[in-house]
Amino acid sequence: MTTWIISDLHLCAQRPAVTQAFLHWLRTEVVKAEALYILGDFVEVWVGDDILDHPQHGAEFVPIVQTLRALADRGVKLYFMHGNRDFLIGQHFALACGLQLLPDPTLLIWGDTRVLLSHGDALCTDDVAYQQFRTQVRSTQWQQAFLAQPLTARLAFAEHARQQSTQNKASYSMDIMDVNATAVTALLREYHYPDVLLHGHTHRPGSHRLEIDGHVCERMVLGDWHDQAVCARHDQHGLQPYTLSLLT
Ligand code: LP5
Ligand code: MN
Repeated sequence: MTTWIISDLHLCAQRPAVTQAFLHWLRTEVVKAEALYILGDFVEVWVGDDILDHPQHGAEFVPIVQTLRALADRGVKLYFMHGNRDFLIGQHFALACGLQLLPDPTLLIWGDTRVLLSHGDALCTDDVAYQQFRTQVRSTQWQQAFLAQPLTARLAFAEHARQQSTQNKASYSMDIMDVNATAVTALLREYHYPDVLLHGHTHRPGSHRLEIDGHVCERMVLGDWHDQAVCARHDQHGLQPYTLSLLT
């Protein structure tokens, strides 16, 4: 049986072709699979699950929720881990889609292969401003105060944060926005040297061979979804990167 792992779709109404390609892939491929893991930044921004109940703002998510739910009802196991764009996805959305929420990181054991899943943003420790922002917005207190505001105010905050983030990134080096080698080593040590660390976030798909304390580990990085998407596929042949073409 096949398991798919994807990340960084950044689904939004402004890029309907990506949503259409994703839905088509769910209906034609994932329907035959055992499980699908979504490692965050599934949507461009998420300001609270109540958006689903809003007739205008929630409309773009209706086909996504319905298609995921149909797969879950057919027995495909669906898992979701938060990214930095959708850390506010909660139980209401998860239940509507039939998704099980996973903590970051999560260790999977497939036979004799151990795979550690993460979104990847927590490993970008050189990006000090982002880590401060992350600590703030992941606190229960901040989230309760944010979610207590009206939906339109939250959408405006998110828009402002997106502008600020785009502006910040223009002045950061590529190194600052990549994972920090020491943070990766510490995580792999903490999880007793899994065979693979699988993450997204950096949008720099690739495979990196690491040797830590005499153990060989692979850092497999997934890509974002534009004309193509680099995801991962696990089946009887093992875990491999897999490129989906999203062009129709
Ligand atoms: O996302 P991306 O790729 O642009 O960059 C990320 C880091 N930025 C972020 C911020 C998100 O993009 C913002 C959208 C999240 C919406 C969530 C719900 C609503 C929350 C509302 C918050 C007020 O994750 C960026 C990294 C980059 O990855 C590379 O790793 O560098 O981090 C930053 O830019 C750090 C900044 O400090 C982010 C600060 C935004 C704060 C804006 C406050 C807005 C307050 C509005 C007041 C009127
Ligand atoms: Mn991300």
